[in-house]
Amino acid sequence: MKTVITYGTFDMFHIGHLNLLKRLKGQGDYLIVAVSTDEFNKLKGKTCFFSYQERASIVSAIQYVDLVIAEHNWDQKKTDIQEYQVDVFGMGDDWKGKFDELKSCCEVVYLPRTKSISTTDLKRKLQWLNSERIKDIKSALDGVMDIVNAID
Ligand code: C2G
Repeated sequence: MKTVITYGTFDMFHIGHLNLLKRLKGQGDYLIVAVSTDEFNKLKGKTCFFSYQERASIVSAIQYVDLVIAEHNWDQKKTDIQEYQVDVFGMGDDWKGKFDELKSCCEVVYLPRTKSISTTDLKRKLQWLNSERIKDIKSALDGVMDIVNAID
């Protein structure tokens, strides 16, 4: 059995995450996903939309995923690889070269990121639709309604 492992935050799960997990499962028979804990994300400078529990539940529901473990820190990868007898470590290629030291333990692959989707962009788009914008849209609609009512 060929075991694959990957690590990530997987906040606001999207098609980029799904494509990666699908392709990583294609590299072997058993896929382990280490989901970053809320505490570790603070260290990574990331604030998540969803809690670790929610993110881990979503990832574990993905058909390509066989096991979800917690990612507590940057340094657990080597012990995870040994503990789970991992054959392939894989990440999206925005991490290309960053984990090459793991080549002494297992195969290391970096797969192309899915273009034009990221959690950061999703959050930015959501922030655009904030209360101020909603107020602007409402007053514009009120103006339109005034015109419509004046015509009747
Ligand atoms: N990803 C992708 N395509 C996207 C967005 C993300 O292939 N459009 C990949 C990333 O390359 C990464 C994985 O999805 O391999 C998870 O991405 P994040 O949740 O952003 O995780 P990250 O913050 O990169 O954490 O120790 C490693 C870190 O925990 C990785």
